[in-house]
Amino acid sequence: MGLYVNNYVKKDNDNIILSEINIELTEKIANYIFENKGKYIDNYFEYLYDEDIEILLAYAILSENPNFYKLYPNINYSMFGINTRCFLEDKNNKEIFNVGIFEIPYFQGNIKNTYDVESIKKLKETTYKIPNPNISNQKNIQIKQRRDIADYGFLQISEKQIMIKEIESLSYQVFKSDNKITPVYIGGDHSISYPIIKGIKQAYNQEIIYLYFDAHLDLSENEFLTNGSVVKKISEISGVEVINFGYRGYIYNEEKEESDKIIKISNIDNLIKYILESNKPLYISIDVDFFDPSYIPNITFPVPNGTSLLEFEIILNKLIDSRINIIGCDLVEVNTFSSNCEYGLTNVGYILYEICKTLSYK
Ligand SMILES: [Mn+2]
Repeated sequence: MGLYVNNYVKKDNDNIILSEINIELTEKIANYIFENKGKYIDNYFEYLYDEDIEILLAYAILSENPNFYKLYPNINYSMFGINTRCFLEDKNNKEIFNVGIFEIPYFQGNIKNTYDVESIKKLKETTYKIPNPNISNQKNIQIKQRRDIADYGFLQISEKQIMIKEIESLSYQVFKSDNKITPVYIGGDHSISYPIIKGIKQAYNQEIIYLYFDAHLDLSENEFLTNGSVVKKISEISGVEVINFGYRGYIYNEEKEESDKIIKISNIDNLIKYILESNKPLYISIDVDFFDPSYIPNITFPVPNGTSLLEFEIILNKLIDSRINIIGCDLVEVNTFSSNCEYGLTNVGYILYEICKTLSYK
């Protein structure tokens, strides 16, 4: 079996550099790696010993899957001002047991094509009004936090297809790693869920549930991956069961047939019962249009009569009390093109706070 060399390795003398990682190798190996970046190699045994391969695999310089790993740690500018960490360093550390925030500013799946690439940055600015979740408690909950929440940085915005590959590659690395980082991906539009789920499925064979809190079903037939077709595409990945919670938008004609095929639940106790009985790991996707637009106007497709922040808190608490195995989460569709409303972003900041805190009790 061959291996893929990371697309983004750089070389400095005999050092191979990827993001914050800098590995000193022999001239022969460094040259070989650099000359083959982005390629599939299957004759590497003439160049690399098993120990070399182990190290290079550990730092995502080599990978069993196409490797587009490109995550930059946030230096001094993290969500809530929490600790910033380098994922490639934490990746092999079995002692690490974090909730990890990853910023994915991919907006190119927005079907309306009206988005603000600065949306995550603006959200981050409002999180400075909120206490650091590592050193504060949620209201009504007195349990001491057991896991650290860390900021693992951001993907740089680049070309659409490349970014999709990078997201998939990152998700694969997160789930393939030796530690137990529970990722919280911040979008971006809803289409980031698709490469994330593909990455998870590459990393392990188990069946999973994709639960999405969303005002819409996102089941449109579309040749391209968009925020309107993302769940349709996810439902086609084998071993993924799709559940919608709380849709209230009108179902588009083209979604009708697909809509009958997926499970839609609108009662939290029924949802928990269903997930517990199925006994599958749970991935949660939260489209912020699930909430009422009066709380969060900074979204692309507002629909009235949404959920309140209080109801959501209750849902989260019930999910965590039920001891369901939550393997990861995304929070998507914050779009400041639609509105720069500051309290809307602050509300999203508090939702992110609740999610990170809740996952940290695991
Ligand atoms: Mn959506």
